[in-house]
Amino acid sequence: MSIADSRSTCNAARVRSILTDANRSAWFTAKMGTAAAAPVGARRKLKNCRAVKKNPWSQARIKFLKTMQNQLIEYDFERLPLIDADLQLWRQVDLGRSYDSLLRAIIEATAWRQEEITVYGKPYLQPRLSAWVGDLAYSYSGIRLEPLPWTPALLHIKRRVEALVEYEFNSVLLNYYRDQNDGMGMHSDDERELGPQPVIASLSLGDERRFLLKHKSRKNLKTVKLALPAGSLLLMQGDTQKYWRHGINKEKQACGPRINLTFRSIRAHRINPGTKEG
Ligand SMILES: O=C(O)CCC(=O)C(=O)O
Ligand SMILES: [Mn+2]
Repeated sequence: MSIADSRSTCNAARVRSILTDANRSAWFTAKMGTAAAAPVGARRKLKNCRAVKKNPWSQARIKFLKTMQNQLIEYDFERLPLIDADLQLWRQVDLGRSYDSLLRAIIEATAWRQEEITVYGKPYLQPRLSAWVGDLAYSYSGIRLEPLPWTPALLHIKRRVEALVEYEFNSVLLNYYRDQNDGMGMHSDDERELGPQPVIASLSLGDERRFLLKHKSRKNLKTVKLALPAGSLLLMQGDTQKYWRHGINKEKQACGPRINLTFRSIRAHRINPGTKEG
């Protein structure tokens, strides 16, 4: 049953009347059908609507409406209308703790590294610090990252993010942009360990920075600029990595620290798959 189907059973007007201004827009988003794409869990919750007693103001019904109200806040994401991409943006997610305290906890508890990369044969230090947390090692741009253990703050955020996007992750790449002179070049996250259509959930803390997206082959498309403030969650999936590059430019204006966590699910792979010696 879709949200639209359940609307009459739920009596939308009554639901709206008990929603506060802050989450009315979330209800509206759901009601307008974008929730056709809402996670299965949301639809299952709404299905329970049928089980609610006939009396519109019975305790059971009020309890249900309150639960739904809380749920709807979490579905307040937008699908970004980019061709050849599947992007969802939550502008502000509830992490159950202040963004600042999480930012500080992560900065302090992480063994940051500044990795060296080789560009056209010349070695450079990456203009940011990074760390890799999970069970398996990860390689990109000729760098091999050995995994660090999960910390309480990272596990806490991982669980929140997983509940929102309804996907499980086994690792996270942490990037620490210390100030305006740190950034990340345009790239796609298309390593073999991520699979053909990777699901990557990118959570930002600290100062807002601009996330750039550029289509790989449609040169007539302008670069998309997306502000990623503290608490925003960007979900990249489907063909996004196949057709688009993304990155974070250095800024001219002064910026404070920012951390970005990209939750990923990587799998082990055989070295030289499919090749048989002798
Ligand atoms: O900092 C960001 O928002 C982007 C991070 C990113 O693209 C990555 O870790 O691969
Ligand atoms: Mn990336």
